[in-house]
Amino acid sequence: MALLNILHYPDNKLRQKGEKIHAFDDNLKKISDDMLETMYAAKGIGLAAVQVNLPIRLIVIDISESRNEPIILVNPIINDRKEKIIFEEGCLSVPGFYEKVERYNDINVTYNDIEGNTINKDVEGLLAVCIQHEIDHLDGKLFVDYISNLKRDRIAKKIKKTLASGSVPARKDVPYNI
Ligand code: QAP
Ligand code: CO
Repeated sequence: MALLNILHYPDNKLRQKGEKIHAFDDNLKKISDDMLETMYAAKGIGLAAVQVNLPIRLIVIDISESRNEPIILVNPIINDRKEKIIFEEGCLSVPGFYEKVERYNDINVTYNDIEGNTINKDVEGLLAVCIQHEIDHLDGKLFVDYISNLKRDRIAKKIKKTLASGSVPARKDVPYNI
């Protein structure tokens, strides 16, 4: 088990697109375990592989209060979206900032589980919003891309300043076979 380094906006590596995953092996299990550990340590509800500099289509989520209901989504695809909503979102890659974003409250999603089984589900509410936010990461997109340029640039400046002050400890990158 290892904690991974989370990239922070405006790091260009967050613009990488995740590649489709074909190998459902022990390496993939290790990556998803480390991503879950990293997400729990950072008190997040969702983390995409691109956020830890792994350009593959892998997401981990846990929206439970008890923090013991992990969901791993490999190669997720949204087939259907219904009922627009406005949701105030944050992101582990944009620490300390929260903005309203338009999303869908009801989606139908297809993904592979960690064993490679194909799952299709109707999902709603927070989990549906979280899946939309995380799939955006796999396409190099961030929630700040939906807000005004002025707000986005202010956020980038403030995060750069905070990181330059050394208040967030840097972690070593962990190598994987991807
Ligand atoms: C994405 O976000 C999300 O600023 C997951 O200081 C957010 O886990 C989906 C976090 C909202 C749906 C709704 C953010 C932790 C965690 C911070 C997160 C922070 C500490 C964000
Ligand atoms: Co995020």
